[in-house]
Amino acid sequence: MNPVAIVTGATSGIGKAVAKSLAIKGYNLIITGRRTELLAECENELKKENVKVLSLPFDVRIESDVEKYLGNLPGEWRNIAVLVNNAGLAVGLDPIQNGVLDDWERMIDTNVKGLLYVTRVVSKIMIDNGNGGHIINLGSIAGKEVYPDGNVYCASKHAVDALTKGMRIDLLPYGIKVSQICPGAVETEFSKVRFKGDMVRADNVYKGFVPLRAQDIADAIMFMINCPAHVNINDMVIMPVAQASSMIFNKKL
Ligand code: NDP
Ligand code: 8X3
Repeated sequence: MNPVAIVTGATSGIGKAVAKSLAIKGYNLIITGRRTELLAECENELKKENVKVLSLPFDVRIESDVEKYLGNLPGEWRNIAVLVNNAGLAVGLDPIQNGVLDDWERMIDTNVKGLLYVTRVVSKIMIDNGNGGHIINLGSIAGKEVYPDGNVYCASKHAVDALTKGMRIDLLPYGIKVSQICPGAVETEFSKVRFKGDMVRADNVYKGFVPLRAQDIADAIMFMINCPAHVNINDMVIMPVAQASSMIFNKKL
């Protein structure tokens, strides 16, 4: 029986690239996301690698849906070896005094609470299976540093940093590996979402330097997954060569 990997937020960007890399390695895939058409496209693409794919179109913010879809997986899909907690987003970039409450709720509900809901259900399945497992959380350079107007997004990724450490301790007795990957600027739909569809602002983020590609992060995650059984990569910070910190870039504009 092929091992199963779950990737949340596989409809674009990093999640989509990770799902493809896992399929190439022979994992059967459970993929999630809210945009059902993109999820179906992703499923078709992954099936070209001759693996089984289960598409689950839920919003990680809705705990009852997380439980409904992941808590009732059919038998063969419970053989979960890998969970990539990737679904996440930044919404807005405003100083704290002008913060948009709905933006704050979306970031905290997705990046922190959604990740928790998914992990709670999946870690129980891993424990029941008794075969260990590997959970990889998408943190960010924003979970290591704070930058102007990044307040709540940075806080949500600092929470991921802390939760990764907490999960590693709690899941230690069960041989479940817990890792975090913290990228700098990766060119995906991230900035389009952050700037609410303003493509001029979004494209500007990646001008004048070579950003990371989603596949760069997928390759790093595959390195984590392919380590020997006794090795865990706790944390990996990965940046474009032209980016030294959240705010310091070597841009040639
Ligand atoms: P994208 O916007 O390209 O992808 C985000 C994915 O998350 C989509 O598949 C989206 O699916 C999914 N998602 C968002 N909200 C929800 C939700 N409520 N329920 C279910 N799925 C959701 O961005 P990236 O690929 O760049 O981002 C992936 C992760 O990487 C995020 O956690 C992000 O914070 C992190 N990251 C990104 C960096 C970057 O520079 N791009 C740098 C550091 C970290 P759908 O919309 O279909 O639901
Ligand atoms: C995404 C990278 O620097 O825009 O997490 O916060 S950053």
